[in-house]
Amino acid sequence: MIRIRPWPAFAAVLALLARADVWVPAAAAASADEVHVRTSAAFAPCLAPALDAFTRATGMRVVVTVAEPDPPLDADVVVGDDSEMTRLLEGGTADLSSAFDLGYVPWVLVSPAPGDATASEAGPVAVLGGAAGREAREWLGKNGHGAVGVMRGGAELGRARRALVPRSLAGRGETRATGVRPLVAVAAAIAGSPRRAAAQKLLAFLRGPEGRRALGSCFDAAPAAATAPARAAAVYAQAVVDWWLPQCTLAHNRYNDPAEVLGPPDAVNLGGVDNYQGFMSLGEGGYVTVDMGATIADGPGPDIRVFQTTSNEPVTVYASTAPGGPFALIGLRVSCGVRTPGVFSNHCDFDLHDGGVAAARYLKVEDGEIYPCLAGGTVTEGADIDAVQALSATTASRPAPLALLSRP
Ligand SMILES: [Ca+2]
Ligand SMILES: [Ca+2]
Repeated sequence: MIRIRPWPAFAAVLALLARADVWVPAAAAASADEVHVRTSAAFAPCLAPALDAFTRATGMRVVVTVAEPDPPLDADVVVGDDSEMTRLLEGGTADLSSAFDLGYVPWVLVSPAPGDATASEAGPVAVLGGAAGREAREWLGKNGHGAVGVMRGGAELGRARRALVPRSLAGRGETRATGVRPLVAVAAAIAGSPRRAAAQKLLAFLRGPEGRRALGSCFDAAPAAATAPARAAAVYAQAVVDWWLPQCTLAHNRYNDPAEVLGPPDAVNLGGVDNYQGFMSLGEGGYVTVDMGATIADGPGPDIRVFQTTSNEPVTVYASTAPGGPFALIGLRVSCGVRTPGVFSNHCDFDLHDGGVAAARYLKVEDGEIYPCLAGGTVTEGADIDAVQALSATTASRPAPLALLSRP
């Protein structure tokens, strides 16, 4: 953990970030004229010039801790990837109404430049640890990159000769693009923060033109909106044929009604902590099986869209032509956090082709977060399912006999 107090000039910040973990003791007692920011390593280099600009514009000091945002400890503002923010936002520690996206940081693969005589000594592929690096580590495993070294510090990753890193942490060498989901930098105020006004001032600055200018090109804009194909009438889940939630989830979660996953996405936050409407929280490994009311054919690209409300909580989908199965696995623990402007819920897409399925009418949507219920402490445990949409062409079909629903 690097702690910088107060926030020095940008060049000095970069010098600190480039060193191994450093503790810089407090130079002054906490004051109303300062704001504490806790940011993931991947976003620290991007934030540095903007926080410096904030200090110059307002005279307020910014105390920065570079570490995973959860737990926030003494932070007033946290900045983390979707996957690191889930529990802070679900549990109300961070104020959902203050949260916004700063931008996206793609992952790049760094390797020694061609002709580098020392390339053979480059060592294993360094990769980010923690929740933000989970998908990157899985990608390395699937793509046969051999030995991997997991690191948490931005400086260590920047020094690695071979690395899979957020672009903001790439060191020297050749970089190339990867298929890993870009990190989404989400900023939010901590709900019980003693310096609430300062936190709001900083967030307003980062959202405004001066802040955006200072953030520069470190963050990419949102990818072109992934809109659903234009269809005469969008097809959404029409009926629930089965569902299951563990007893612990039934006892602790507030959003247990499977009917909330039917119809178009309609989830909203009604203000305040844990005050939602319009989704079903699946808890620890729970599921809901829906009848789409028509048969979805495997078309080119994705065929199914699941709307999931909080952050990028992972979702698993199985498909069948009959309500009682057999179900084929279509996608396992898929990160479900793609934004759509104007829609409160995020989404993720699934391709029937990935499960070797030509057509399906019944979809089993299962929690992929699998967070231990007893340790959860929120009332929205698990993936929060708002709606299920058919993206590919559908054909009317008679429902399969309900008798198939009976279980052994
Ligand atoms: Ca398809
Ligand atoms: Ca809904």
